[in-house]
Amino acid sequence: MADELLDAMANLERSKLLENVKKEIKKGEDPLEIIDRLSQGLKIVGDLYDKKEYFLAELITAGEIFQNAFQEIKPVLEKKGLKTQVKGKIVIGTVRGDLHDIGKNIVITMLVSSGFYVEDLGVDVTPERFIEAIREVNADILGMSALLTVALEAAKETIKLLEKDNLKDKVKVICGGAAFDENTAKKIGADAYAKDPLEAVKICQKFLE
Ligand code: B1M
Repeated sequence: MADELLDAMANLERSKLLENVKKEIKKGEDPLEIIDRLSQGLKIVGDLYDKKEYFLAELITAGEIFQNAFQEIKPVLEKKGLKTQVKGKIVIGTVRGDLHDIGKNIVITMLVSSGFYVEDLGVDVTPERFIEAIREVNADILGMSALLTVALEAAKETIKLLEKDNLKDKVKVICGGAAFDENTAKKIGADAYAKDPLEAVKICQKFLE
């Protein structure tokens, strides 16, 4: 069956998309399910960009439209948080050289509504800035997001710096975003990889048990 939500995202139809998102929310659809369908639409946008049927302008528009839709979803997602007894501090950011932050921001919304303190460093975060922030807030967990394959090197460097500064045993590292999978995360020395926000919250809760 055709998915109007996914199609509207892939075809960059802003008003149709917002209308459908509102409809789904009203119907009581799971906010994470809506995000997943929109992400699949964004994946199609990425594929069309690869095939040179879409260009940078369309990639930018797609990002903006998703953010508009997320504003509708955010309050519902905030209510969904998995309330946790353990309050942990997380420093999170998109690694150096990478400006993608849509997925990271969804993960943050979910972490905050689950009771974590989150220090968001934004995008293009250097290894040095990550370490500085970990010390500033005395963080328990470091979260790194990356979508560009070339940005993996920066994530690896960050973990190396964490080791060099004797923080690796104190701070658990979780990675996510399309540049990672279980293997790459393990290879660079991360403690965990999360494929989506729900998994990210569950892993962070486990880290603190
Ligand atoms: Co970019 N881009 N982009 N882009 N972009 C990709 C990633 C790409 C796969 C598209 C493609 O070619 N098929 C490709 C990367 C190829 C590669 O390296 N393998 C690409 C490229 C090439 C580029 C540029 C180089 C294009 C150019 O300039 N010529 C450029 C790079 C800029 C830079 O970063 N230095 C660029 C720019 C952009 C925009 C700025 C226009 C825009 C981003 C806007 C923004 O983020 N504010 C953009 C977009 C929108 C995309 C696609 C279409 C969508 C990404 C997205 O937001 N997905 C993307 C195509 C794709 O992903 N297939 C693409 C939805 C989001 C909800 O999913 O981020 O995966 P995601 O997050 C998920 C999970 O991964 C997880 O939870 C989220 C929710 O489920 N997760 C975590 C994410 N972070 C986590 C952290 C965790 C745990 C889980 O713990 C810490």
